Amino acid sequence: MGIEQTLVLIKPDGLVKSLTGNIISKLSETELKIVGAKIVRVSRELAEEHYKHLKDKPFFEELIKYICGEYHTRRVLAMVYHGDNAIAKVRRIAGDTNPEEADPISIRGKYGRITTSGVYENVIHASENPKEAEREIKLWFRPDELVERIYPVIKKTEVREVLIWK
Ligand code: DAT
Ligand code: MG
Repeated sequence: MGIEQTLVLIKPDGLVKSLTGNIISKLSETELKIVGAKIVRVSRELAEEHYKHLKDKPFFEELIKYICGEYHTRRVLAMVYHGDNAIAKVRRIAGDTNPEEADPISIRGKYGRITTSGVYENVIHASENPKEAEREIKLWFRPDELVERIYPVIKKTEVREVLIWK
């Protein structure tokens, strides 16, 4: 409780089905602030790190393929929502993990499905608790990609090659 932040991913099925607008509108009911947003091409490495706590589950391989966009498009929309009780507010509007058991007016209830091969295409990810939110936000975003300093930072000098406009 209190001021929190949470990672939201609109998964590849959400993008392919043009649901981003509907999902963001629905999330605006929370009155939380978006403090970061970007389209990400999800590598297998990022997907496996994100879902590492599910590594032993029978559905892990299919879940990784789904989030990497093998069935839809190779991208997700990653966002950080910030504000009072952000984690529970977003989880409630997202709905239960299983889209067929989710409240029909939740995002997953409205737009999710289970494929015939058993993949939960539940269109959205939302962090479960503050510890996971911190781990996930730090995995998906660099500090300078967020408009608020939600976690402490340090300065580091590094030499790396970057692309700039020609
Ligand atoms: P949540 O996304 O609600 O936090 P989770 O962290 O337990 O749920 O699981 C992560 C994702 O894995 C979930 O969004 C969909 C998939 N998943 C979970 N349980 C599953 C199951 N029994 N069969 C197929 N996919 C499942
Ligand atoms: Mg989870």
